[in-house]
Amino acid sequence: MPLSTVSDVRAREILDCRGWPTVQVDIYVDGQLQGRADVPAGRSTGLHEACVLTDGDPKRYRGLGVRNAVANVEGPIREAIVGLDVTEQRKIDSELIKLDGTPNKGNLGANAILGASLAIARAGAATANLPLYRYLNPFGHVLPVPLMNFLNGGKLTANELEIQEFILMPIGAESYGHALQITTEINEELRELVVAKYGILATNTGDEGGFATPMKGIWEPLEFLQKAAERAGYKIGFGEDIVFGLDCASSHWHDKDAGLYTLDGVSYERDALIDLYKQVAAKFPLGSVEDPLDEEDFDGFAALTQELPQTQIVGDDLFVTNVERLRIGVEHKAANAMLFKVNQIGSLSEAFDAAEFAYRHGYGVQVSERSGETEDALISDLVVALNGGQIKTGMPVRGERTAKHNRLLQIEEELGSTAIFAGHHFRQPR
Ligand code: 2PG
Ligand code: MG
Repeated sequence: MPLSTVSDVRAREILDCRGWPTVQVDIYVDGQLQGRADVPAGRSTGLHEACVLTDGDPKRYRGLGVRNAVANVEGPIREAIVGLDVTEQRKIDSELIKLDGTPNKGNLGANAILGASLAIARAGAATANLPLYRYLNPFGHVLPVPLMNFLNGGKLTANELEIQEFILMPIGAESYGHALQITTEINEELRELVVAKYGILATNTGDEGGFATPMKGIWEPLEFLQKAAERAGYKIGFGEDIVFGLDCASSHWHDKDAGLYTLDGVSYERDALIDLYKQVAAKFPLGSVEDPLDEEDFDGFAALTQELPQTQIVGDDLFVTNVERLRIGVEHKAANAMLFKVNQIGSLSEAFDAAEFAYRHGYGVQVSERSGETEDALISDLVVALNGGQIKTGMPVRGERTAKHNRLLQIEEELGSTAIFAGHHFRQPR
């Protein structure tokens, strides 16, 4: 028996940062715990995401318990993978996909399968005695630009902003550590500006750590960010220190029947909304825009991608880290980057396949948190393994967000002089 054979699989129900149950999986090799991973969860989810199996028992966690998913890990998943070699990630992932037998992992639950898949990767790294990023790719050396969502809205915040994330990207930083320093300095300026206009309560934070202010629409948040960056002494513009970013999460404020997007009381048809984004990009250097249009509107994404050549257009709910959705996107020339969220598809191999497909077609890959995270920092290793060049993992305010930033600082230190900060090349750092 090779020294990397799975000897046992355990799982449990734990809590994410919202206090909602999620799955944690342990992989044992030769009787020793070698890999543990937590499964994240979204709130502003896309229609086409893989299935999160919840118990539906209203007497526990309002139906959100995951005891059935845990039982699936300790039952059929355990049975399928005990005796397999932890370093055979793809083989194990395909066994689990086959075992589930549905296109959206609705049988065993994507939360059950992903937990096992990620914990297997960790166990593989441990048996190879390597950090995860290096185990997954010995050539991984690019530290990502963090997309920092200073002001939160949408489904992730109790305020009236439709747009979910107002972002600054410190593309002119020299290193990941420097990028964190820049954004934290700007955040303190922003805090003062917000308090001066809206009072101290407006600096409470949303799910991903950005301030949950009573601002409205699209212009005011951007103006605040501009002012805060300038007050902190940073220059805004392509080729400078900072550019802007947005996650519009627009499917959530799009009325599919009427075909209208309503932003701050004004309704826009698709072309009018594209026009609005053009006006925004003319005033604020827009490095990246995620989900600017509805998750089914490949043509709209294509039109906007043409209209804003300087701006990266990212598909999140549009692609859901799924090769088949991405293939449609490539055919339409819709967007030019994919958001990478492992739990949207439900196994590490499939998520890597989607990233590879994206790279092959000239698309960027932005690794992303979910709004429901734990203190597990696995995505930090993933972004370096992918040489992705960009990560969205929230403001550094609470443990589930700082875990990721701090892990990237460790990786940057470990890589030493071989580390490269993606900076201005975040779209194509490789
Ligand atoms: C998003 C994410 C994370 P959620 O829309 O990009 O920022 O939110 O995890 O709720 O889907
Ligand atoms: Mg999104």
